[in-house]
Amino acid sequence: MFNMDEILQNVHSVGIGGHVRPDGDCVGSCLGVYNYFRTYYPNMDVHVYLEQIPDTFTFLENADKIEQSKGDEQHDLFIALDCGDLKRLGETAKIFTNAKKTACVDHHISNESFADLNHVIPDASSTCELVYHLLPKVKITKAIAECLYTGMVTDTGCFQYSCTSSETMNAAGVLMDKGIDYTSIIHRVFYSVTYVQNQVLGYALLHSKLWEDGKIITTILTQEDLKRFGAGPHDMESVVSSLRNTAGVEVAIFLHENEDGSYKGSSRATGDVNLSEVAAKFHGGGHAKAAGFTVYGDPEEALQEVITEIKKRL
Ligand SMILES: [Mn+2]
Repeated sequence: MFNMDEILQNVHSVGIGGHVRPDGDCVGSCLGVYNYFRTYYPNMDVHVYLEQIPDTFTFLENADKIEQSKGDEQHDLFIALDCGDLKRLGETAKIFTNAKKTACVDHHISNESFADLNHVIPDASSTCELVYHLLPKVKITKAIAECLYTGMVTDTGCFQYSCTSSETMNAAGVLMDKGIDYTSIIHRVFYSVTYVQNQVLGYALLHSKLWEDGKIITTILTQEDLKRFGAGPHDMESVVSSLRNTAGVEVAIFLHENEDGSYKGSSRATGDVNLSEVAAKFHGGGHAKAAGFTVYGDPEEALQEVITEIKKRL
């Protein structure tokens, strides 16, 4: 374990980045660290690189400072957050490779410690919870607290998933005491959806199928479906968890078509099936109860292969 002050020795420029298709934990941890450096090291050259973030998170301080990587940026230090491997950094992977020194803070079980300095705790609720412990509590400002709380809310499903520990709640408590409007953050992050998102969810639920006596539920959305609703990748985030809420279901699988014709898979488990193992067989990874992967070719056939792997573990 390192802390965010000591890793800055002999460092004049820092790059910060997280995984492609950034979620609340990714954006929250990246902006939390960015705002920390901005506040306490005003003369340092700090950049945060992410793909376009969902509108939900644009309220976070300095969200407008997020840059898209050009790929040729040079930094003394690059910090990868909430990212299980180099590939998941997307375009930003080049900046990581270019950096003189690298650090990684993450909670994905598939993380193989790919940086020079690694703080990887798979049991942690979120990268934001880990970042919280790497910052001196007294130096966490309200703006930083908002970022970290947002990430915790996102990855714990509002403090309900089993990854939520008493430590998570203690950390959240300290962040609440920084004066953040936690009610509004929870509403924005967890409950508020757009009309398009609701329509996509309705369509996905209506076209879902049950397998194995209702233990597995699946749904597939094609590019044609998404275009009909004018939906983008960020409009489907609640689909897989809503599928999983179905009584009797142990595993939920959601496939949606990417622009290149491949299918992005999201999976969630309520039972003992280790989805991280299943995802690893399909170019993916993640956590035991929540994992992502990619399949190619006919989606119905690909889905059967995924179901076969799940059946082995039911
Ligand atoms: Mn995360």
